[in-house]
This record gives sequence, C-alpha cells and structure tokens, in this order.
Amino acid sequence: MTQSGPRGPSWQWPVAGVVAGASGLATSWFAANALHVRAWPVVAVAEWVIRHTPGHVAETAIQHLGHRDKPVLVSIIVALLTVIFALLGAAGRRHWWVPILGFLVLGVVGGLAVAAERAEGGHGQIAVMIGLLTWVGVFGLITEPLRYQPPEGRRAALRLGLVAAGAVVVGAFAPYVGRGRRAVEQARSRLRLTGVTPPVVPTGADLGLALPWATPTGAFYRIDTAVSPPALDPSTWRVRIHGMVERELTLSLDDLLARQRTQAWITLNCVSNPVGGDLIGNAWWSGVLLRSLLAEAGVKSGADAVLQTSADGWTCGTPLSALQDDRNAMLAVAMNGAPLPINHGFPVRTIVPGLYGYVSACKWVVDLKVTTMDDAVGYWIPLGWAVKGPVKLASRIDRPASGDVVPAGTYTIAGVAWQQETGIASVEVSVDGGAWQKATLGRVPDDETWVQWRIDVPLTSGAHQAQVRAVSSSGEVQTPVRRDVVPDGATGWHRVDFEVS
Ligand SMILES: Nc1nc2c(c(=O)[nH]1)N[C@H]1C(S)=C(S)[C@@H](COP(=O)(O)O)O[C@H]1N2
Ligand SMILES: [Mo]
Repeated sequence: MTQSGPRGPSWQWPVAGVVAGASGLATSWFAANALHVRAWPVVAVAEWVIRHTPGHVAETAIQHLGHRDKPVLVSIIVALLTVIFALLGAAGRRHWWVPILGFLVLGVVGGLAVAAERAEGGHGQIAVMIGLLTWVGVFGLITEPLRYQPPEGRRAALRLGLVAAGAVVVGAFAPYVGRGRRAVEQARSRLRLTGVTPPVVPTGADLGLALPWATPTGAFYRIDTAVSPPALDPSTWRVRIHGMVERELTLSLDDLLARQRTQAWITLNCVSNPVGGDLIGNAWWSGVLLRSLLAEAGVKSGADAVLQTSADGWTCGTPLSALQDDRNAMLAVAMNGAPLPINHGFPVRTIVPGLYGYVSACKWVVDLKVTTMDDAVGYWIPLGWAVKGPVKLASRIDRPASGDVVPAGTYTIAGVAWQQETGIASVEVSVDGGAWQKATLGRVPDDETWVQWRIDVPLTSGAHQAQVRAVSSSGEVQTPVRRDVVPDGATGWHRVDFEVS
C-alpha cells in the first residue's frame, strides 16, 4: 500500500486511536486481574505521581478529595490518555509510525512505574506488554481498511465498532476473572473459624429508631488505597512480627487460630469522616489480642511504635501503648461472626479501638515491625495527615435528616455519639438554638463502641433546626469549633434543618 497523502475519513483516525488505546488499557487491566498483580500500569503511574507530588500540592488535593485521591487521579490519567490516544490516532493518518512510537513511549512509562512499585514481582510487566501489543495490533487492524485506495470507510467503521465493544466487554469482565480473587473467595467460604461466635446485640444498645447499632457487614464503610484489593490465599498468608523484639515471630492463620481468641464490639471510624458523615461503623470483631502476641515476641525497651504493612504495600504507624494497654487491640480474623470480607482485609487485619483507621486498622496485614515513632511513618503522614490519630469526641443526628418533613407534635430526635476508649457520659440536644437538653442514652457493653441516643421534643409547624453535642466520660464537652478533616479529624456540632408540617 504505497501511496502518498492523507488516507480515509479524517474523523476515523483519532477514533481509531482512542479505540485502540482503550482496548490496550482493557487487556492490560484484564491481564493484571488474571495474573493477580495489583499494579495495573495506570494505577502504578497514579501511585508514582502520588509518591512524587510535593507535600503542599498533595495536601490541597486531599483536602478536596479526602482519602479518595487515587480513584480521582486514575480517572484524570485515563482522561489524559484518551486525549493522547486521539492525537496519536490523528497523526497516524499521515505518518504510520507516530502512533506506534507514541504507544511505545507510553508502554515504557507504564513499565517503569510498575517496576517502581514495591511488593510486585515481574508479573506486572506482562500486563504492560499485553497492553502494548494490543495498542499496536488493534490500531493496525482497525486502520487497515483506511489504508486502501480508495479507503473502505464502512469496513473501518465496522471494525472500530466491534473492537470498541470487545474492549468494553474485556474491561467489564476483568475484575471477575481474577483467578486469585475467585480462588480466595472459595477458600474464604470454606474457612471454618472455631471460637468465632455470631454477633448478639447487647440488650438496650439499639434504640431501634435510626440506623442499627450493629452495622451490617454489607453496609460497613470501606476506605483504602487499593484499586483492586489484594486477594490473599489464607493457607499461605503469614504475618511477621519483628524489629525491636527478643524473638521474631512468623505466624500462619492456623498459628493465630491456635491462640486464645478475643471477641468484642468495636466501632471503627475514618479520620476523613466529616461532621455528620457516615465513614463509621460498629461491628463484632474476633481475633487475637496484639498485647499477647507482642508479649510472646518480647518487646525491647526503647520501642514505642509498630509499623504495620499490608500485602499491597500500604503502611501505618501505631503507638505501641495502644497495642499493649488493656483495650481490645487485635489481629482480627472475623467481622460479625464470619471471616473478614476480602474488601475488609481478608484473611487478617488489625483493629485498635480509639484510633482512627489510617493509623491503626491495617487490612491484609502481613508485617508488624516493632520500632520507634520516627521510623513508623505510615502512608498518609507525608501527605499531610497527623502522625497520631486518636479518635475525637463526636456526635451525629440520624433522625430527622436535613430536609425531612415531620408531623407536628412530639417527635423523637435520635442519633449516635462516640469517643472510643474514653466513652460518652451524656449527649445534649438544642432545638432552634434553645437550651441544651439531655438525651437518653442506649446501653453499651464498654467504651469501645458508639452510643445511641434519643430525645422527645414538642414541635410546632414551620422550619426547625437541631444541634447535638456530646460530653465524654473524661468531662470534655464537644467543641463547636468547625475544623476540617485534615490533618487529624473534623470537629464541630452536627446540625440538621427540617420542616414540621
Ligand atoms: N491495607 C490498607 N489498610 C487500610 C487502609 C488502606 O488504604 N490500605 N485504609 C485505612 C483507613 S484510612 C481506614 S478508615 C480503615 C477502613 O477500614 P474498612 O474499609 O474496613 O472500613 O482501613 C484502614 N486500613
Ligand atoms: Mo480512614
């Protein structure tokens, strides 16, 4: 096909570039899932960007995006790539080699980012290669009819359509082919955890008015940086306890299950939870106390922190004191009486009452290094979050919600309050800026969970507002000062505005 001058309808070339590009992204995404490597090249690039973003830029971004910075960044990269693909495709109309060179350069960038990933073997490069081959192959295939003299525009359009549909199907099915994930789901459903009992809600804890006191697993919030969560085989999972210890321990799941079990209701919340937000949940956790595992390993003097690492390379630094005092800090194997769901850290995660998740609740935990606070710098710290993350005193109105219309007469306002490890002494509600009135509290087993509260108030028709504040068992009154979630958790009173008919 020697010829000169532009070929084919001009609009088909950029479209061919985008379709070929999307196909390559889809096959590499598929390959990454099937090979059970976490670092899809686009994710690897996103993580590289996050690691190399100057602190203040990252801070501003996270202030706006909270802990969801990575999905947003991945979307931005995919959008940028789409533009590049279109440009490359358009350039291919005159110079066949430009898109090939462009795809090669993008492939090298992806390959380098994958190589820079911690905790990834050479498998990641296979996904890059498959994506690159798809780009070049698909671009050649769908532009081939355009190279004829005269161009066969209709045949080209047909190929475009078929390939685009194929790419969508491949991309959509990718998360399900993960041979790793499927096998692990099966292993998870076969797992029988002795000594794990189903949750029984303590009498008087659930006032039955708003959200349940015990959060169902399916409704439990999920926060992590994993675009595809690690699928770990429970039979090969190990956790290593090392660093400043007398005896290094490497424990399998069976080793862990052979030890004494502890079970507790514990409320977990995220430092990114805004006032009135729902990044909080209460579950029945079963596992092994960390203080007994640390005692077994023998912590050396001078240590004051544990650097926890998950199978996907995420890290957090936890003060040793929180893992050694009398709270139920544990390596958890079960949530609400069943093995942990993959998304919540299967097969083993850490749960530490009283600390926000970002400094304590390591999912898919594989490594616990006993060390000092200077050394235990976790994932979120260089991105502008505080080194220590004790849970702040907080409360929320769940009933009514802002915008609700409720009937006139006596109405029950209800919600939750929490400060795990410290406990809630009382909760007060103010309607329309009036005096603070004491609410009735639900009963709780101990200080490690949230507390439900309720109060009956007379309401006349019109617009109303209600505010809530909690008083902790140590006498602290919840501050009205509004602070954002960065760097160590939001403060301020939750307020709802509603209508009485
Ligand atoms: N491996 C890993 N563990 C992690 C995180 C993460 O990004 N990766 N996020 C932490 C944060 S910020 C919170 S709030 C909790 C959330 O746990 P959940 O998703 O089970 O609710 O997990 C923590 N553990
Ligand atoms: Mo979090």
